[in-house]
Amino acid sequence: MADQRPDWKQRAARLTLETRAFIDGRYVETGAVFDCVNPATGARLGRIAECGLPEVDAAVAAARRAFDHGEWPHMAPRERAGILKRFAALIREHNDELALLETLDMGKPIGDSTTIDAPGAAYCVDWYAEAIDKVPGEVAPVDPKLVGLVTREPIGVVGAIVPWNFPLLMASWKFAPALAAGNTVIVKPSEKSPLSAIRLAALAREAGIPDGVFQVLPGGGATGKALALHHDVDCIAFTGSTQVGKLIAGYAAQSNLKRTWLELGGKSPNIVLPDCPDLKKAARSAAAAIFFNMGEMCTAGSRLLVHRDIRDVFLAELQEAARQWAPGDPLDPATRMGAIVDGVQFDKVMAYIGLAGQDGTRLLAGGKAALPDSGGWFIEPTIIDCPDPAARLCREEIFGPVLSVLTFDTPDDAIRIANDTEYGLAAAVWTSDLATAHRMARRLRAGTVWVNCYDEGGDMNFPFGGFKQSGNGRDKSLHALEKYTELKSTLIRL
Ligand code: TXE
Repeated sequence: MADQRPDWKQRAARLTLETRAFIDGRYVETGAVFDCVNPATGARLGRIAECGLPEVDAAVAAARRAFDHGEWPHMAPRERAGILKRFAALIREHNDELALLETLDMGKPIGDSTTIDAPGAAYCVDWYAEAIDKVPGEVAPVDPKLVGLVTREPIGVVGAIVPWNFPLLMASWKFAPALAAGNTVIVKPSEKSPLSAIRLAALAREAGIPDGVFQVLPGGGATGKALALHHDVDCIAFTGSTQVGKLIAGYAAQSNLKRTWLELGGKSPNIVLPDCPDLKKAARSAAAAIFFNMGEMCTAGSRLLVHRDIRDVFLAELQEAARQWAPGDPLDPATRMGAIVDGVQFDKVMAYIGLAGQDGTRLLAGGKAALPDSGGWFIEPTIIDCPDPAARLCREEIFGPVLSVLTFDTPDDAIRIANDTEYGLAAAVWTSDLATAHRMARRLRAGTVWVNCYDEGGDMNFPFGGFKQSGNGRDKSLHALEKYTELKSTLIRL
């Protein structure tokens, strides 16, 4: 029987790319363009419309019109839900195409983009569509001469500025709850990975989302800045670096005090206690925690804290597990680790690896560029021993396949080292003791704590976001609706 598996290279060669911005219900050319490059080969994929001030103004005006005078915010939630469910179904129908765009654009393995990114976006849109007519308001227990209603209203025009590591997923975590709640949304994808968001716009229109309600403005930091400074934008939902997150907060202060929701960086600790239930499994999980998605993950388990008594055994298992993550062609379904998103990120990661040897740090595995003949940017899975938690390798977000290993002697030590960071996105603890698990989980200053696992929780029910400089607000779950709604108290004298 003939092999039925898709040949991704052939499919890639047949793809026709949409490269224009999507404003007020149609694709439009812009004056300027920027190059979109396949990080696995270095080849240019296309020239993408770059949105400047005129396009940002046009999109915001259309979004404003659609919000102030259009039907979307005033539809019965069930009706909006129906349209969003069609949108989710179309994303599912185009799963492989969207996944392929994601892989070509940012280098992640096709096995991940087909099973995680594209289906995850459809699931997210579906989830908020299903949820939105099941979130009632409140009647406040006020003086009996009054009726006190507490309701949630859409906030208005929402700008979603998203990163390149999970382009479809991060965009959907923002636009899905925002649209479900009745807002109009402008997505600003990263200049490093604009293709999937641009393609989504056509599917949104096909699903019946009205003009001006869902728009996509490709461009770089200047496009995002123009959106975040705009007086007619009511809210910016951002995922990206802590550095740019601080700028976004500043733009809001300089303009109209728009609501800002920031999901920023991390340096997440993964703590292995001596009573870890299964060292082999924990080591495999620790490798996946840092090498999945090439380490380009805000929740990456980038600091491994291992107890001195089990350190040698654990590191041997870890090195074995790391060998399973050798980089390969992202279009090969067998590949687990693909390409680094671009030359800039590659140089950043290699510069961090270059620090190995300083401050007592020592390279334990990897450390080199890989697949030099590919024309793309690949890095070996890398493990660095870091005796001193003050080393830069232990403090700064690398955003690449580089694991820093720290050693501790007591659970108190582990907590102190784990919390000694400006970030607070995620953490994990491996232990057989329930009381230890609860005690440590309580003391870890992080938005998500995993026990005896890492990166679990693909479903939408859990809020996701950070403490400290990892940001504010939460994506996913019903809590995300709080970000895209204003609370209103209506008091009626009887
Ligand atoms: O992020 P940026 P970059 C971290 C990670 C990575 C580093 C740099 O450490 O190495 O950031 O990546 C838009 N006003 N994370 O440079 O610049 C930009 O166009 C408004 C962690 O790609 O923060 C893109 O759409 N917008 C992170 C988005 O912001 C601006 C995921 C993110 O880009 C802007 C990505 C400006 N002045 C990177 N400048 C995570 N938390 O997962 C840029 N942008």
